[in-house]
Order: sequence, then C-alpha cells, then structure tokens
Amino acid sequence: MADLDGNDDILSRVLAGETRAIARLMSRVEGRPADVAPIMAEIHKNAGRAHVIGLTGVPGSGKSTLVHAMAKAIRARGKTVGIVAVDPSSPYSGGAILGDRVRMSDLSTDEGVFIRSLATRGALGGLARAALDTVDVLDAAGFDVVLIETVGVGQDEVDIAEAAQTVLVVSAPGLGDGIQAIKAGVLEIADVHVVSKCDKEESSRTVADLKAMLHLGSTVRNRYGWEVPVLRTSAETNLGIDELVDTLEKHRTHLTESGEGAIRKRRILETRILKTAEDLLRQRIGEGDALTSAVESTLDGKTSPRQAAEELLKTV
Ligand SMILES: Nc1nc2c(ncn2[C@@H]2O[C@H](COP(=O)(O)OP(=O)(O)O)[C@@H](O)[C@H]2O)c(=O)[nH]1
Ligand SMILES: [Mg+2]
Repeated sequence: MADLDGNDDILSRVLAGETRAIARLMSRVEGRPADVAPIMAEIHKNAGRAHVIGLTGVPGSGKSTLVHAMAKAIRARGKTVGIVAVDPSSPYSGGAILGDRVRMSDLSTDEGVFIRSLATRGALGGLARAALDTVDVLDAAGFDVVLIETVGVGQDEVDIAEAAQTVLVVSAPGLGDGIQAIKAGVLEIADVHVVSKCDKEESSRTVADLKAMLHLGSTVRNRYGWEVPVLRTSAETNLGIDELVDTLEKHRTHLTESGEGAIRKRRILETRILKTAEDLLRQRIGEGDALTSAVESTLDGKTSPRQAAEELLKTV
C-alpha cells in the first residue's frame, strides 16, 4: 500500500487517533473514495467499537445545539466523541457551534472531540456513502461515541440517521402547528424521541402532540422489548441532557442483550452495500458513451427502457 502519499503510515496514524491524519483521510474518502479503498477496508475492520448515534429532525429543531450539549455531557463521563454533521446549515466552526441564543463553551480545544461537517451535496459516490465512511474513520480512530446529525427531510439524510445503532428524532416547539412537517415515517425510525427547547412554555403542547401522534402510529416496529421514550431537553438550562445520555447508554445495552443489535448490524450493512453498489453503478454507467447509445436505441424504439438497462448492466 506504500505510495507517494504515505498511505502506509496514514492508516496507523488514524488508528492511533492522530487528529491531522484523521482529517486528511476524511478529505480523501470524501473526494476520491476509489483511491483510498484499501485503507478504508482496513479502517472498516478496525471499526465497530463505537456507539453510533444518529440524530434527525427538521431544520431549526435544535439538533446542533443538542449535539453540543450531549458532547459535553459524554465528555464529562470520560468518553471521547466524534461528530459528523450532514447539514449544510449546521453552524459549526473550528470545532465550536455558533449558537446565537444559547451560549456554549468551546469544544474546539478538547482533543477528545472531533467534529466533521459534510456540507457538500453530491459528494462523489453519494452523501450517505461519504457520511458512513466518515463514521467508520472516527470509530476506527477510537472515539467512544459518534454522533451523526442529519436534517430529517431528504431520503439520503434519513437513511444516514437510520444507519446508526441508536436513532434519535428531535422535535421542537414553535416550528409550526403541532408536530412540524416531519413525515410520520421519520418519527417511526426513532429509538428515542427528544422534544428540545423545553425551557419554552409551548413545549408541553409539543410533547402532548408527539405522544398523540406516536399513539396513532400504525406500523410499530419490533424493537425487541424496547419502549421508545419521549424525553424533554433544553440545551439552554441543561434540562434532561444527562437523562438523555443515560437513556442512550441503556439503549446500547438493550441492543446487546436482546440480540437486536446483531440484527440491526446486518440490516445496516445490507443497506450500505446496496447503496454503494448503486453509486458504483451510476459512476460506471455515467463514465462511458454506453448510456447515450442506450438512450438512442430506446428513442428509436429498438429497445425498451428495461431491455436497455439490462444491456447496460452487462457492461459494468
Ligand atoms: N430556547 C431554546 N432555544 C434553543 C435550544 N436549542 C436550540 N435553540 C435555538 O434554536 C435555533 C436552532 O438551533 P440549531 O441547533 O441550529 O437547530 P438545527 O437546525 O436542528 O441544528 C437556534 O437559534 C438555537 O439557539 C434550547 O434548548 N432552548
Ligand atoms: Mg444543525
């Protein structure tokens, strides 16, 4: 694996948790994943120890602020935290979140916290692929907990959150009527519900609305005996943050003890492999003239879209 970029030592440096090597590998895996495929294979072998937690919710629901508060609480328990923000509007800068209302201490000087923003749409080979590779890097680098923040609107973003071991859905008061425009499908992926900004008066209404909606939910997933809690937090007063971190730890124990963790791991890998195959297929088909000819022959009525697709598949 030795080459001019020093690939052979970047791996050992990442595994040793070296910040600069981690950042460099992340840039490379985002931009040119094929070049670092052998390194990423080693990274993946060394991943699997971190507790990976996905947070999703509509823009403005307080996810970034909550991530920051959680990171502080997790650090206070002596654990290290990696953060992946797949949200172009997440105001992270130099490791700190730029909260306007909520004043926050700076995590940027803390070696036990690593923050990475993936703001680029259309990262080569797909956003989900890039985000999950980034999570692997943090996991292999030894971070105890990895938090992934995604906006709960695009399918890609929801898929990313759902590829975590523990999924947290954040709702907030004051973002429109009732439980804001979040799809019922997104509510259903939660292992833990959080109503943020509970320093606000309207929050009791939000909690009640959310509980009513969850009660109405028809497709309850089999969670192997885990009851999905609705927790109240405020990053402003620190209300409920420690309870939330406790609950996340309990969920992790549940995953191990119930066997759900192993089942989920298989499902996550399945999605990941399929997504990567899809991305590779798009790249390979998109690279040649084969697609143009397939369009021509379909236009001419020589083939149907399906026949053309089957022909294309044979060429990749
Ligand atoms: N009152 C109050 N405001 C909050 C709280 N958490 C976040 N906010 C504010 O809500 C807005 C959106 O927060 P942000 O974390 O960026 O939301 P995101 O888009 O979901 O990541 C910002 O103006 C925050 O200052 C909270 O606990 N209480
Ligand atoms: Mg955000």
